[in-house]
Amino acid sequence: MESPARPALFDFHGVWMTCRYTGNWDALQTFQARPDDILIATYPKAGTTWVSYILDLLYFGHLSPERQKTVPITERVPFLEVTNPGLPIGTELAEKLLTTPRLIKTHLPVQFVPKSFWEHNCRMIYVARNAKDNMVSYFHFARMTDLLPEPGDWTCYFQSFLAGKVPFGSWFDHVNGWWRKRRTYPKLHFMFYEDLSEDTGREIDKLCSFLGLSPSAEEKTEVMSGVKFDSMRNNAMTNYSTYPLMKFDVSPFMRKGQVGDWKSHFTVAQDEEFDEDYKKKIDPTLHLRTEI
Ligand code: PPS
Repeated sequence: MESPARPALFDFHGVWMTCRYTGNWDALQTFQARPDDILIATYPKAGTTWVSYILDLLYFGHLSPERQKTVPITERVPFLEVTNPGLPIGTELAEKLLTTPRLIKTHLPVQFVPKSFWEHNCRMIYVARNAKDNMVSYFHFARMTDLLPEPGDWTCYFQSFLAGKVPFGSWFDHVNGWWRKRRTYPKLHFMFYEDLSEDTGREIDKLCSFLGLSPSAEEKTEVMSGVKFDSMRNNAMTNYSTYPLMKFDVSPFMRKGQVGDWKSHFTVAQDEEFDEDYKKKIDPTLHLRTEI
């Protein structure tokens, strides 16, 4: 597929967005959620695919081996707001999903989530990743796909990210917004990439308790093995190798999967500037770990 021109950023109700995520806005805002839908929400590059695949295996790992080999994660867990050129529209993919529950992915800031998800009191899972690693991962992703605006070099991207001038806006607003929502919306399970990396089994147990699932020990072992970084990197259904418009020679989708990779990117001066800004912007009750 021919690569489209990189989209421009624009201010969309106070959040920097591109037409790839706003192009279907009316249908998105009137999307009809079902009470048993599960919404997986994250800031981009915070572990969406990891948690999506955990949920997919927990619910549907027993379905046909054919499905496991032939249906990519992007079709099992549609990206609700996406409208990429030449590819299925997110809302339409979600409407056509045959699984129950439907697992749906979004990067929307909390204030943009279609209202029927709230009206139906749907379960939601938010994954947060520490801002430094999140920034590094987003930078490499922007380099490898023309679906995102040109990131510039690392120095330039560092400033854009701090200013929130990247698609889906400020990391701080996103994470703070979802974190605060959890105080008034009990059906929101908030989790951290770093916790998942530290102890995947423990985090799967917490997820199961939130979802009311009781996998057997054998099923849990299978999920744990399937969602390891190397397993997902080597699995064509989860490594995005079937998704067009990605330049894997520039950077793989499943890149490093580490906590603390930011240390190989941040200069000492950037680290100081970042920490100063972070203190001012982060919700003081929210604690993210930049190393484990
Ligand atoms: S996207 O495009 O927003 O949906 O990307 P997302 O899936 O949120 O984030 C991609 C990063 O998550 C890492 N990842 C994992 N890390 C550890 N273990 C597993 N199983 C795993 N699966 C995905 C992926 O490698 C990207 O992070 P980086 O730091 O770039 O490697």
